[in-house]
Amino acid sequence: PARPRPKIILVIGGPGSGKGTQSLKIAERYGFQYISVGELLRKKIHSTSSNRKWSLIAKIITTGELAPQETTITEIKQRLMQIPDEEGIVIDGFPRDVAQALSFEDQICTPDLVVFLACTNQRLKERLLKRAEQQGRPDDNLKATQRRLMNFKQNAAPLVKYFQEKGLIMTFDADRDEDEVFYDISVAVDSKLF
Ligand code: UP5
Ligand code: MG
Repeated sequence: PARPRPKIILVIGGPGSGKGTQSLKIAERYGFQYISVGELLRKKIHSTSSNRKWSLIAKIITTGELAPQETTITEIKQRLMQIPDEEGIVIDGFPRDVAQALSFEDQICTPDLVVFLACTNQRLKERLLKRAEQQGRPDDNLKATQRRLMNFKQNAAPLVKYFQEKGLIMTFDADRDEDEVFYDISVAVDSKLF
């Protein structure tokens, strides 16, 4: 581990499961720093226009596939360096698979808690569709959405199992209203981290 971290929460779940929504609530309630890994990558793409590596990554993300692991971890590390040691952190949308989980632990640290937002496929689709109408992220088109859902389906079970074996994960029924979901998360965070 690069440096000691008092509290770090990872929030995982399918596309549209509410990772961004719930992570922001956690950050607000506990005064944690919020890092959205998807946002980190999207911002980097916007700020580095004519760069071969990042235009390739832009293409990857637009089709709904995962960015290269080492690039992603490098971006996370750089962001973490800007945060004072004593501050808690909530990371939205990472890791996406077991390999990423392993290299996060290896290169950064072991998280204190992994929040898994479990949602039915039907709900995920509904929410993404609705958001696509309102905002229109480049990867909110039908094809990319299907890809994102498929990748999630493929990677989720082993990833959840990995964190389960380490006793780090808690699963929440994220089909419910966002305040109901957050209530349960806050009870879990209160008892696990404080
Ligand atoms: N909403 C939220 N909660 C609700 C609730 N309980 N009831 C009703 N509505 C609810 O929520 C989605 C929508 O649903 C919103 O409109 C919200 O208001 C509503 P949101 O909180 O945005 O869900 P979230 O899980 O954050 O969905 P998002 O689409 O952001 O998930 P993705 O996993 O697809 O997106 P992310 O930004 O994490 O990643 C995007 C891409 O980046 C990936 O596909 C990948 O290409 C790349 N990436 C990597 O390669 N590596 C990484 O480590 C991370 C990202
Ligand atoms: Mg999000």
